[in-house]
Amino acid sequence: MIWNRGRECADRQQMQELQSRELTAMIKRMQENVPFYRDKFREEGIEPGDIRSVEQLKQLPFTTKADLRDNYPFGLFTVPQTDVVRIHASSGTTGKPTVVGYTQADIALWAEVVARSLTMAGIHSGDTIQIAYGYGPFTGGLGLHYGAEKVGATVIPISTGNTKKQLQFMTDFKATILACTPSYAAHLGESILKEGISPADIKLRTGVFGAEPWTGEMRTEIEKLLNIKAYDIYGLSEVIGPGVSMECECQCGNHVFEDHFIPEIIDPDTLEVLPDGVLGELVFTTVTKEAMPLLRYRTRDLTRLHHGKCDCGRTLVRMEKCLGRTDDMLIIRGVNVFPSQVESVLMEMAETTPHYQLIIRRENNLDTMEIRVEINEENWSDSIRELEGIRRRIDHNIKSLLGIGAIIKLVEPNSIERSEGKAKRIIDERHR
Ligand code: DLL
Repeated sequence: MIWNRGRECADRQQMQELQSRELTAMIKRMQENVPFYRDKFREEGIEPGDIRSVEQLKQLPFTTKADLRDNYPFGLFTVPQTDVVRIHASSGTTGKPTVVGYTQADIALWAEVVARSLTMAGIHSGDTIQIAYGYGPFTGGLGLHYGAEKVGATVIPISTGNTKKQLQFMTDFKATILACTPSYAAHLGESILKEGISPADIKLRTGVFGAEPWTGEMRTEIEKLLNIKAYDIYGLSEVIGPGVSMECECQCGNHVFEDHFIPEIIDPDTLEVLPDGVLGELVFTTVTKEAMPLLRYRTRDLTRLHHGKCDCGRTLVRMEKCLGRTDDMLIIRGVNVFPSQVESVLMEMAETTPHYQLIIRRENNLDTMEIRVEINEENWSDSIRELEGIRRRIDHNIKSLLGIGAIIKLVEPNSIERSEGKAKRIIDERHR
């Protein structure tokens, strides 16, 4: 069990003192070692020595993904290459990958926060954890791996894909924990049914799912399919990887490990810091990372923060499940739409599978959205009247939630491609 009570249950003043100390030291490291930050501080008229308190964070400049690209690959590293022991990279949709480096101490910190995350979900040394996140430059596989070993669990480092082998290992090695994306978890759940594996042969108890947005309704669906309790783990490679925040057993938001990663919520347009409970863009300052600390990094993820003690005893600030990314927000006839809103409507219906796609097109200068909804085996029918009834109900529910209509297209079971990693839910045909 890796529960740092001193840190995770600290009162606000203790936490702020700690954050202030770490922030001051980080600014100094940046100033001394990275021309990018040195120039930025100079441009903004900031004397690094003046920053002594976390309350001053809001005076400091932001860092964006564009800054990472401009300094590709190693321009934001604060340590010499001899101190870097690992590099990860996430492939963006366009251009160069985003590169992150780790020192020995960063790897240890990462293992610590993932181990704390797993402990939050009640995972311990008696567990066997099947890690079906990708191993490689993506941070999911190796990130979970080191943390799972730190709690002393038995690790099955199977990586992603090869669903048959996943099921064989799961049953033969009696995995109690499954770690993968929620969309792949849903696929594994369906495959268990399809292969006719007896529920008695599946020993899973807990899922550690993240790396993509997923709704509470999707959680219920996956929990039913796999007969487990599913927990949300959040993270991004720029900050460290998985283990930036995690749900505890109360499941009332993800606790952020704010002794290492200080979160803020900003208005993405005005860049003003927003108070607790207000939806905005999540920003992180990684005060303890050595190789590539980040100052006020704009994640583009949209969520809300909540301070205050949780029933689990932790005082670490909580972030709500991410609504989505600012880049994934669609504007359909003037209305903002997030894929997660569509997902919550679809997953509440008994006839649908957890697989769907949104196709965005531009017709007569207006964006249109087609929702491809996969119907499950029990409800797929030869009767046009029955299918039309389902289609109408989806149409009605989407309209009541979003206030706009969409083109609802029902597709047959197993026709939407299954993802083994992050699901591709949006197909944008506007720029073809
Ligand atoms: O996805 C790290 C990770 C691996 C997290 C395994 C959890 C589990 P990236 O590939 O850099 O890193 O993608 C980061 O994925 O900014 C979010 O938009 C999204 N994301 C990650 N976790 C969640 C989550 C990994 N629990 C980007 N809920 C982030 C919603 C998530 N979105």
